[in-house]
Amino acid sequence: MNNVIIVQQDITQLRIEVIVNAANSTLLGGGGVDGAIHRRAGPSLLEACRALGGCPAGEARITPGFNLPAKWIVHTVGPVWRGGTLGEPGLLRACYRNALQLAREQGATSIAFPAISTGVYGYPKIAAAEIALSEMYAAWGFERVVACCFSKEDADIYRRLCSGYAGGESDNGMA
Ligand code: AR6
Repeated sequence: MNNVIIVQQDITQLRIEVIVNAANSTLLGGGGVDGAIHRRAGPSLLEACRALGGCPAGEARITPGFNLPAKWIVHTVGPVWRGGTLGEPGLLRACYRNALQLAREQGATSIAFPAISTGVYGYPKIAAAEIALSEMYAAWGFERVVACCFSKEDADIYRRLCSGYAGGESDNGMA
């Protein structure tokens, strides 16, 4: 089982090989973490995203990090929460799995995730964190898997849930 690190930070500032973006299916930018990533990465990111031609919910695409400290950005499209009976949990799980798979194919050994779908897309935070953590703990081939929470509320949810995993959260002094 993997070690998962929880930090409360702006994901665009992390010095890590891959950061994950919670994008929309156009991949052409938006608000929230997507907006922050595009602002910090610079206009070349929009050009690279345009060339990808969009991405359906649950899937992932990769671009360079451009002006970010991260080398790569994996863009994934979370489900919009519509009550939970329209396949949202499976789609959210697929986001984490597909992002991890793309990062692995790139040879990366460190990756950071925001809390996909829990902002504008309205996925309930605790239910989303349960899925996120189960996939992060199950990930193989990584030295560092980081849950990057923006708010203290999110970090508290992740920390509470983490104590349910063997060994709990690891501390490598990143935060
Ligand atoms: N670093 C880390 N996490 C952040 C940051 C940041 N700089 N900024 C926000 N978050 P959201 P979604 C957290 O709304 O729900 C966009 O417009 C935020 O607190 O960014 O998947 C896209 O273009 C929340 O916990 O993504 C889509 O249209 C989490 O990131 C839509 O929003 C996700 O919130 C996607 O919605």
